[in-house]
Amino acid sequence: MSRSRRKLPPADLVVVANRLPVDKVVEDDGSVSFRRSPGGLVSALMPVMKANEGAWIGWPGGTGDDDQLDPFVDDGLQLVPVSLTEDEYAEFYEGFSNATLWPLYHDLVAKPEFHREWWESYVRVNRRFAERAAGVAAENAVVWVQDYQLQLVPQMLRELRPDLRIGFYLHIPFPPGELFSQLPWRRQLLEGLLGADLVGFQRPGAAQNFVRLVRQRVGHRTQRDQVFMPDGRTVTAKAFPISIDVEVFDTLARSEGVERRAAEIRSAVGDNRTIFLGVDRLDYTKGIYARLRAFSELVAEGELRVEDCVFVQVATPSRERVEQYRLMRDDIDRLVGRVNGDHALIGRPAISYLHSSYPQEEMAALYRACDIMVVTPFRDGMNLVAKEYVACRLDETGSLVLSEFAGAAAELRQAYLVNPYDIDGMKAQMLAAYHADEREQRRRMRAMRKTVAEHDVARWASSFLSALDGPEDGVA
Ligand code: GDG
Repeated sequence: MSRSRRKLPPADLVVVANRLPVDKVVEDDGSVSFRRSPGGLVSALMPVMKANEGAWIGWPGGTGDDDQLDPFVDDGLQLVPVSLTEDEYAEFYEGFSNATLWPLYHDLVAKPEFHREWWESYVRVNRRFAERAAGVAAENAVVWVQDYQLQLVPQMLRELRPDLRIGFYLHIPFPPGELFSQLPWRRQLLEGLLGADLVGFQRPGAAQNFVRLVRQRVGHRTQRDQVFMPDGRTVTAKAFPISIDVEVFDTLARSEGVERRAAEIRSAVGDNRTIFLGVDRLDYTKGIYARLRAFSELVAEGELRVEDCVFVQVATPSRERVEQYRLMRDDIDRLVGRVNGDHALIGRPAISYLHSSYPQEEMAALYRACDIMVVTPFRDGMNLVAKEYVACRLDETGSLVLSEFAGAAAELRQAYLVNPYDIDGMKAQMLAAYHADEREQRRRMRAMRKTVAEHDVARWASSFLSALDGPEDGVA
């Protein structure tokens, strides 16, 4: 990667996210280098960042008390690292972000833990991000803060730099008042977000939850999607459903390597077997256990036969030190072991379970190889996997079984929609997808492909930035 250290110019567009779009790599000799980690957000923002003297502030991964790393330029983008200590990683990231806010914002799928020292760490780390942003933003710059780890940054930043235009985007759901109100620091979080001029959500219902809570808990006057602040500012809360870089997935899926790999996967599982596929971070919100149980009941009841089908479940390791994640992993391990013990044949598992992460090419090959994609979160802000699958179905066949509690269900109406709490309902929809003929598959897939093609991530980024009245140049 091209990297240079120098005094960097003030940035006109600043993205503040928990993670930098690179991973910190410590070599054997102790030297530090960075590897670009691709993602939809980065590719969506790259053109606009480059056209506007952009800077990206985030944690580079790894911990260490010593290294407040210098900003550097990577491939035309200013990267500004914010370091976390070991304790902050445990309290701010694993603790308050992922064991308090994450379950609370996902309908209490797991029980959130409230610890005052985690909150203090969250405040401290948010302040560090806000100070970094205040230090690199040019006069009147646009700053776009991302996600639940940084909800206090808008207010902290506004206090430091009232000249800035500040946007905030929440990638996960925003819960109804009955749930949010459990949080001992509910008012501080609402006030944190109100530092922004525009607060973006995945779904209109989330924006409404936020505005209602602001009215009830903070007491500001509101009207539809607007909050009127005592200092005369107006804060707008609106939905901007996120998407994927469709072209990247389309190109990948068309590549010779992916086509070859998809054929290899098919022949490895048995060419005539129907492949059900799940791809998720190993997270309790994703409903992995329930979907595997639904599938295994269909096998036990003889509705599906292992000679004819297999469930391939990719579960990418995630937040492995958080207790709830460890417990869930054990549950799934046990279920997969039992189902395969009861139903597999030699060389023919009922469930092929892969606890691993893969390059994007392998994901595209899996999307191409499978017949039925099963996405059944109990609650999900959007769910990009569902959209990636659709974007990779070049031949317009294949079916999608999708939870109605994923944000994506609002757009992908032609999926087989399911309530993931209803095992029998899931079984019925998985069977309907299994028995759908090619004509029916095409009817549904064509419509979904059109929707995804028309709403890609570049459009998401430009509609947010134009609503924030920021720079748009360079966004396709
Ligand atoms: C949050 C919200 C919202 C997964 N395993 C591998 C891999 N992935 C990629 C997928 C997809 C992404 O990770 C996961 O995105 P999701 O949207 O499915 O879910 P979250 O991680 O929970 O994301 C979610 C999203 O933010 C964006 O706003 O949609 O609701 O929870 O892109 O492909 N990629 C590779 N190897 C893997 O093993 N290369």
